[in-house]
Amino acid sequence: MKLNRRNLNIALASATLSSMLPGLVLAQDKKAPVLGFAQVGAESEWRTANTESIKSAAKASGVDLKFSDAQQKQENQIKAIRSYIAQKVDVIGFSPVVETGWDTVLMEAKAAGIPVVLTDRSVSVKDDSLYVTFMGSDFVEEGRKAGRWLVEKEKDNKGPVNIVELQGTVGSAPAIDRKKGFEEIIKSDPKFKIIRSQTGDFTRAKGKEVMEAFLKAEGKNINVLYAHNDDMAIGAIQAIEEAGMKPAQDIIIISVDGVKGAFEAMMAGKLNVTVECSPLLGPQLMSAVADIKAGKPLPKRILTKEGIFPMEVAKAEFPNRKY
Ligand code: GZL
Repeated sequence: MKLNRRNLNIALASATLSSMLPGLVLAQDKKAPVLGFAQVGAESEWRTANTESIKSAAKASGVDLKFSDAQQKQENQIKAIRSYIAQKVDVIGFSPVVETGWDTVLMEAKAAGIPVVLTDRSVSVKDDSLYVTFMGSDFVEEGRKAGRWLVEKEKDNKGPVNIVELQGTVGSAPAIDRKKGFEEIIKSDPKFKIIRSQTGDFTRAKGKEVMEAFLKAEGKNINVLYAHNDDMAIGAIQAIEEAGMKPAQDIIIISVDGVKGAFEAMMAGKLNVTVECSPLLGPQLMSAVADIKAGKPLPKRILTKEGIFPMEVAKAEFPNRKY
């Protein structure tokens, strides 16, 4: 730069400013990390709590959050990821609505040099370098916990124990894995039989609708309902009551998530047990963003620890619940 009186004055002024206010200059250099997050939708109490956790953690940690809701449609999530690539965000985060169909858009993110963090659900891709880390629950273990609870509950029952199953969103990691884990445990005894299994897409409305169809087809032949999430179980409870049967008595009900609605149903004696699946991933996600910005390596898998809550402990546990 040619030094003349004007340039010299500008150089001197900025030197003075930076010597007087180093913090300000540093702050300007330390731009808030920008996270583009493509959420599945707003299909359940769990998802609402998950969104709240992400938004409040971003605010608390000074992360500049761009957020989108895909209404449970993969094409909308892909569109949102592409818009984050175009905006050159620092990190992309998302909870993949289904396991497959992500290779192309994740290769685009990699080509743009934007790291991707998976939260809640994972993807099935040929090259796992397409994402930095996957943080979330072990859904197979959640299914096993549900199965083990039922085996213990029915240990003195010679059978048959006829089970109807409300599956989560077709093709989603939680639906595939919760089914897998549950079946792994109940196959130990032939008295357990899954007589009907259909998706309720993780929503109350669909859970009720499908349970009505199960009741019409099988009626009193149903001994157990295994629902892949509490929202579908709560919808099914309405259907069971409308059919003149007693939920959690005439039909044992097992579900997953551990949301407030499940605790309220257990305290009302209408749900037997819920397997915890924590949606509170916001703080972990923001610390991953900070680590990525700082160039720190992350483990490929960050596992959330979870419990199981039968109705007998619901009242005592309820005040401790955070979602
Ligand atoms: C599980 C999450 C599932 C919840 C449902 O981590 O992906 O999606 O179990 C939610 O309630 O809709």
